[in-house]
Amino acid sequence: MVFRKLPGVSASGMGLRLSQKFVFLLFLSGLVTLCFGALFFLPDSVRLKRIFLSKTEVQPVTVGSENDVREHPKRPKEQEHLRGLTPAKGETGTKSKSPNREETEAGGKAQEDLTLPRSKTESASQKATSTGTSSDTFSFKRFQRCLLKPPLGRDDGRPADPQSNERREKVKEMMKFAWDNYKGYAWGKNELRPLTKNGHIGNMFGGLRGASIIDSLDTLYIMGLMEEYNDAKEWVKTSLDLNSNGEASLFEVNIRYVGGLLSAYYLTGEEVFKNKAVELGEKLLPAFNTPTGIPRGVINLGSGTSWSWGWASAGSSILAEFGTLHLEFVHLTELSNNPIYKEKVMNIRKLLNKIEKPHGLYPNFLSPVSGNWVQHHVSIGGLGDSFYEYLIKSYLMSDKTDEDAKTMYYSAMEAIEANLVQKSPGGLTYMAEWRGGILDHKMGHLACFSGGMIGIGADDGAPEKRQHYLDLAAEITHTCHESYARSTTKLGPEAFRFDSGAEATATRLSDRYYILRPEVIESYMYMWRLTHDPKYRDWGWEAVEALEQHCRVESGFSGIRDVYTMTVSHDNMQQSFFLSETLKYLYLLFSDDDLLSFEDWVFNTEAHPLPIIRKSCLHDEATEEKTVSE
Ligand code: DMJ
Repeated sequence: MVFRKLPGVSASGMGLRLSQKFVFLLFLSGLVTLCFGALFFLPDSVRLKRIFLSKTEVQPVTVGSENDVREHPKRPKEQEHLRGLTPAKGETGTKSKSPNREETEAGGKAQEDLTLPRSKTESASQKATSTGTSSDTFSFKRFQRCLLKPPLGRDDGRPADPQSNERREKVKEMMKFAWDNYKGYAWGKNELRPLTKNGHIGNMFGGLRGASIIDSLDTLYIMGLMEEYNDAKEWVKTSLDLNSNGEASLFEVNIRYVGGLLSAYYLTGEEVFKNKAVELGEKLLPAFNTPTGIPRGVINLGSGTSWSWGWASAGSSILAEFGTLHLEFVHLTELSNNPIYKEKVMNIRKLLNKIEKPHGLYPNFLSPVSGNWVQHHVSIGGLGDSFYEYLIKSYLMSDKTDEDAKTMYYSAMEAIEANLVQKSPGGLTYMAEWRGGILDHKMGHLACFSGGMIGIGADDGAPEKRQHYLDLAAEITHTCHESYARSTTKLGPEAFRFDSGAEATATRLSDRYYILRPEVIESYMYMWRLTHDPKYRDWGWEAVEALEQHCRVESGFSGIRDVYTMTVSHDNMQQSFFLSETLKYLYLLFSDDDLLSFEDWVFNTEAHPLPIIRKSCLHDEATEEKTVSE
């Protein structure tokens, strides 16, 4: 560096003054750094951190507007590399009578140190969480204070009338039976094979194990099966290994594992569930590395490589798969304080909102490369179903602030009504499938969830359509009940038709099976809560009796190959969704409405309850102060 000589000052004198100034400045800056740093070691540094750290770094995302992504202009540096650019490697207020549950809740209370453990191997998402200030870290206590009701209701949801209580106890016994057999013969595997009395692993979860355990956590907990719940929790702590290296369905891992872990956390406050959910969520991110950000259906959880299902036309992604991530991913952002999860699903939302839709309908196949529809096949059943479900549930879960989700849901409903909803000659209302304008008069068992969906969406529709939606929901649920009532076993087929004289019956041999699916019972549960018409509880009880008669075997429950024959042939599989959904919906059907009240909870598509996010309460200083002072 060259110094120009100042007039009247000798070179050595100038050098002396400069070095004095330099030393003084150095001293001054050291002092400032020390003072600033000291603030962070003061006992009440939390508030000071809040003042000094930039708001933009930690600002929570507001659910629902297109601007969500733009609300994070200054993302913390360490989170930048998580923007999908690098592949991933790798009390509740309830006063429970059950002593074991109280123990668990006390355990939850002990989690009040909100700093996540740091280890040498701490993941980037954990780092993002642990480096946030405590006001930005998710507080389970604060969350509990934002619930309107105790999650388990006044008396664990015990119904006043004896018959319902007896029925509820029966469902609990079924759960215990299914669980005990899984535990005895298939512990740690994904599903129980009840005839051969062994476990099944399959290839849906990319080498992850224990699908039935993760899917059962919340069901066991709400039923008060605490010994079983504690075994499940222990397994998650000691044996749930997320470092698998297989090919997983992004959708299935999300709805069962991420959804199951999230619910378990929100019900119990056990940090292990939250940490595992976030860790797993991070492993799913590379699936979004496509030109459009629409994820591919299959991902290798180890390498992060992803691809489309071989059977999906022209390398396309499936609407019901990439459209069924929203609820879980929004919660991953809530819990980790990492915006990336929400950004990913908001991007999907934006693309779907913008793209031209044939007759306002959403086809089932979309190219993750071009962002265009690949085929014009539309269905409210398989391949499409839970996309619509997640629109209305996103709106409800956002405390009714997610206006885009609301608009998209009701516009989709208009298009569905105009193009797919049909009345059979016998007067049954059903949802047909649409193939480029041609109707296929078939309804899948999967499509029977739509009775419940239309029911929960009725209240927020246009005032003149509310009753209409409730009526439509009741009609669809009635049709689905007919598909059960018209079979020999009183269980419904995989798909039923309304052509060639058929009315809610399967006409093809290949459509006659029942694999313990929940959708019809799910709609009974929603319709019961919305109308309190006793027929829904009666229909649920019919299903219990049929399950007991035809699906219960010596060592668990099994699907059956033909619902139209009394001498049933079993498929030797106790699906994990039987424990997660079918039995949970039955239990809720016979419980009081305040067990997992709709005022506080929405259910993901695998029946895992996720809380409504009340931003204003969760981020209200008063809620926090109250929490801190107690
Ligand atoms: C479950 O895994 C979920 O309900 C999913 O949305 C559809 N299929 C099964 C149950 O039938």
